[in-house]
Amino acid sequence: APGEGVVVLFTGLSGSGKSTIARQVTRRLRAEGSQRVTLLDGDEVRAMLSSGLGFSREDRELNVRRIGWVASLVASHGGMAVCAPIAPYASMRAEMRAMAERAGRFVLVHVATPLEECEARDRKGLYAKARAGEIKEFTGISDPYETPEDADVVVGAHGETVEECAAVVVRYLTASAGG
Ligand code: GGZ
Repeated sequence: APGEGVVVLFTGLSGSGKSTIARQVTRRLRAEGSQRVTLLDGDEVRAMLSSGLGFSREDRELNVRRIGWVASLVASHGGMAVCAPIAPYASMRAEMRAMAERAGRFVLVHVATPLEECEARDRKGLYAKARAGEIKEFTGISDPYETPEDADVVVGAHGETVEECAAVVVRYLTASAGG
């Protein structure tokens, strides 16, 4: 329905570009003035909402559940919430979908940048540390990432730029608004 709230979940590996794309999508939607958009930035969430949590399966589940809950609250008041945790398990994404769909619409965006590319970029040097065993339970290296089979949009698998990926997502959200 028009005015219905939306939760947009970007999922993907560390360094896949999901946060950057999410930020870009948020900026573009705000510029269009189409909807109130709340960005739940990953670093901010880890610092404020999920401070003290690590990266065990239990802690990741708690982290993603908290994000899903806040995002659903935003959606329940007609807003759009954009979030970009790794969310590596299908079960946690399904839980977020169920929570979001009680409040409005749920859109799952898979930022499918291949592991090899994320690791080759290694912007923060985390992959090197994970390979050296300095970071344990690192997604894609020593911890699972369950590839989504229910993504509404898949971007980034073929070396597209951030701008191209953002444009695809904005087009999807705009085209399917109220649908
Ligand atoms: C994965 C880790 C880990 C481990 C620290 N595994 O590239 P980044 O740095 O900025 O994004 C990653 C971020 C992942 O946190 P999320 O809250 O998105 O994860 S989850 O949805 O699974 O709860 C990475 C950094 O934290 N990081 N250790 N072991 N990523």
